[in-house]
Amino acid sequence: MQISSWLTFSCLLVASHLVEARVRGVAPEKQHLYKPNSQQQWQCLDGSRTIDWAGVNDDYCDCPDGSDEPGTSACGNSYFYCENKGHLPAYIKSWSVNDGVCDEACCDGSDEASGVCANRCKAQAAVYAKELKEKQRLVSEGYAIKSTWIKEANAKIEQWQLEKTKYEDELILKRAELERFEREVSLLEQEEKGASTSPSGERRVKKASSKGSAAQREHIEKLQQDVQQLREQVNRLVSILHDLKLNHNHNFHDMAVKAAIAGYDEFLPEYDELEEQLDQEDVPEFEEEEEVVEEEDDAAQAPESEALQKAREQRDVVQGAIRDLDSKVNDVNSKLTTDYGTDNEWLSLKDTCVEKDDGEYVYSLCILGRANQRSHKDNSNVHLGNFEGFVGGDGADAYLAHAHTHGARCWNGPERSVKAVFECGSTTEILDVMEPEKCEYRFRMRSPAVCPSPESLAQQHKQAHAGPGHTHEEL
Ligand code: MAN
Repeated sequence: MQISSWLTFSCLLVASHLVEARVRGVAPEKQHLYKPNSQQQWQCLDGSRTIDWAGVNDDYCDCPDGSDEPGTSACGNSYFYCENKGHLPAYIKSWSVNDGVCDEACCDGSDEASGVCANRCKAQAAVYAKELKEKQRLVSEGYAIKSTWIKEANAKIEQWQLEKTKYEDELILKRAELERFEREVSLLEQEEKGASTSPSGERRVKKASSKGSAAQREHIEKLQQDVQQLREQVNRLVSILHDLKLNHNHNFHDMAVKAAIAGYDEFLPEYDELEEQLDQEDVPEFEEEEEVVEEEDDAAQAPESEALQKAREQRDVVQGAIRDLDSKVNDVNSKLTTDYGTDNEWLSLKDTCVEKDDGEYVYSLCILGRANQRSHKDNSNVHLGNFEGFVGGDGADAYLAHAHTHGARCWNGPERSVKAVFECGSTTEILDVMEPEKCEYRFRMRSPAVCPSPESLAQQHKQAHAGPGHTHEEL
């Protein structure tokens, strides 16, 4: 025998040996797990038992995990691998092996005895390729739309963030302004109150009882202590602001710091003046027999100055502006903290409304808003619920279903509610509506907002064929 013929012969021998050694129902990448040991024994894949190699695929279930019967229907919990040459491989539950029925997912007919099922893989592969192409077209069309929505949403969110910062900066300035007006109002009030005592400027005195005098002395001493304590505290604050003014980062545009320094500059001369007055002010000698009595009626009736009225008006205007800004900050905060999807893809669709006429009713749903049911019979409109949250499952899947709850109460039943379940599409629409339980509606919908990227679709497709439990129906 020539060397080349000998080699071909040896290769054929090895190949036929490999073909023979293939265990039925096991994927090529798992064949290595099905080898007997030197004593012709084999361990179940979960390691729980060792059985005779002859027990593998002998139509009797030995292993608790069903791993000894991948090619028969003996174990209810194992999977059978179909190669499906020319199409995509698939796994089916082993209990449907050799049951006389050609399993749809096993287009090569390998789930039944030879000759029972025709090989349908070529035809199935053609249909599958067409469907896959259509799905890929939808996904890339939908994803392109979704991408523009995401861009729009992110621009909107950035705009809100800028608005928020602007309102907050304005608030800091307005609050500083309010403090100034409040101080001005209070100074003017004090001045005008002082000026409205008796024309001579003297205080009226009257004899006091000795009990009243003791109480007054105590009161005055307490006030003096309070004034001293307050002066110390103000001094500490002044020194903190002084340090802030000297040491802050002059290149950093921080409105809060700038407003604090502006307020400090304005306050300092006033405070110096006040300090001087306080230092010069003599503590009046307390006369036990006399009690200072404030003028009452004259002061109450004195008309207010224009300056005080104006200061009050200005203070009120600033208070109004602060209220307005506060509500704007609240509004923008609530928009910023709302969940609009993994990439904010639902934001651009918010309040977009779609309708579906099923002949009896016209159903409508506004994205992240309200759902309704209008009857053709009497044109009555029934509230089916307001958007409550995303209920599609864990992680990104959550956004695949929207719950609308607290609709009009059903007669003798629950409040109406809707679960809208979305699939990828190039338009946002209601495909069909069902009422599986009385007053509980299920909308099947499509929207670009749930389209995966074409890359992740390819990834999903790959995973769908990676192991047991998946069939090629999952495109
Ligand atoms: C209306 C509709 C129906 C619902 C009944 C319950 O007719 O809202 O969908 O089932 O009320 O009484």
